[in-house]
Amino acid sequence: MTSFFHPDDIRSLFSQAMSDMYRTEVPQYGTLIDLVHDVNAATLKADPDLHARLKAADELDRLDVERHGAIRLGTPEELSLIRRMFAVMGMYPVGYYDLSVAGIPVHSTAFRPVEDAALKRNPFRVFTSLLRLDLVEDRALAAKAETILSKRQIVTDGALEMIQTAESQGGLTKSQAVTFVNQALETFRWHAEATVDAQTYNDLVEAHRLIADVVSFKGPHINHLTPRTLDIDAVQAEMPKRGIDPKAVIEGPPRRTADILLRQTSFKALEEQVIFQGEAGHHTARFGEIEQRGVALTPKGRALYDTTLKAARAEASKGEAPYDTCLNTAFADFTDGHDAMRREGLAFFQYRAEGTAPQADSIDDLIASGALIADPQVYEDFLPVSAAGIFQSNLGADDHSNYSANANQDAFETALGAKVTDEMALYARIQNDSLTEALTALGQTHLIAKTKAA
Ligand code: OOG
Ligand code: NI
Repeated sequence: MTSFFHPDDIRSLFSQAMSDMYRTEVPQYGTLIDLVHDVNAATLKADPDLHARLKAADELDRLDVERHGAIRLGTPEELSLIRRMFAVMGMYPVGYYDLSVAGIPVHSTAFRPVEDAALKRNPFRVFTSLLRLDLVEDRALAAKAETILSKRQIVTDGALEMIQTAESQGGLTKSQAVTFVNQALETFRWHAEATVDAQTYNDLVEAHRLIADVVSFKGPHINHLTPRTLDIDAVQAEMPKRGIDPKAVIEGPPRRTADILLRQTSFKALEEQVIFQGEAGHHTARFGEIEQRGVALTPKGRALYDTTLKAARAEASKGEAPYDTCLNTAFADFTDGHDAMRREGLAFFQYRAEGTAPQADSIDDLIASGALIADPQVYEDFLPVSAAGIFQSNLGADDHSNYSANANQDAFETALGAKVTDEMALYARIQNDSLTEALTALGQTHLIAKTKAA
């Protein structure tokens, strides 16, 4: 019997290979990785409680390797092929993001591991967008773009062969996995030779800079690779000192005692020299980004986040107070602290047992006794409003098209050839399963029924 190389190991190989490739393609990425490494080490040193908590929750190991990337695809066939490629690495489509609301003609999902053990091993994720030519007003241009896209093949023959092998065998051997990773990498590489002439490129830019980025090249070059920091404010402040110029505003929630969801900032990385069928030109495609991840919110917590953010943005748009002030003011009412958020059902936790406890009356009592520990679950996904801000900052603020909200999850899933998983269900399952296991270990099964997460 053949033994297969574990998908988690394939994913780790791949994310490392991708990081190495991006470091040579975009030198500022290397600077950023070093900066994040320094800030994370300093943060852990200055906060022994945080260090102890992350270690106990088995979260320290993943931190140094943790990255997300982003790609933009042109056709339904490309999306379904990429789904099969990521499945070999144990990454599955989670969540649906409609970016048309923000004037960006794409809809997206995140390919990521879904099992708790896989996430702890290496949570590598790729924010994957599919171009929506149906939203392009100039139908002749949309048709031309479709024709151009229909001619490209974004996955090498070697990668396709390994995907098929993995599907028919049920996995890859170690040497097949190495071949697969080397071949898969080619899909995401930058190509300076455009597939279109300068005139076509300019027409596409005219319709939307993003359309030009997707249609003019041989494949879906990885457009950023983002490390996770424990202190985004410190990184943001330090970036200019290392020659990096971040966007003005950090997307997402404000700084809090207990971080929630996701805070992100980005910077323009490169103006690329491009050859448009013999003619020299340039294009901006790749950028840098950093993020800080906090606890995942329940549907109740998320609804509160969405309305609070909306209020902050409405206030900021009046132009009377700086954005940061409006954000902090709006979020002042949002319960802070892990335990308080847990009691109010605002955030998702993962439970574990420590020691033993006499028969208890409630989960809260067990937690107070120290026998039951509630670790905050890391938010593993993305935020549509933040993603829109990231797209806009690197596409150029002048690039504004007004598409109206036009979610079409059915069309996306048809293109994908699969359903996307609901992220809330994943967090709820980890919470419920861990609680059942911990209560069973503590001999407190009478508390299980009372406490199922919604
Ligand atoms: C993706 C932008 C979204 C994030 O972290 O929210 C994103 C893109 O520009 O293709 O990466
Ligand atoms: Ni990103």
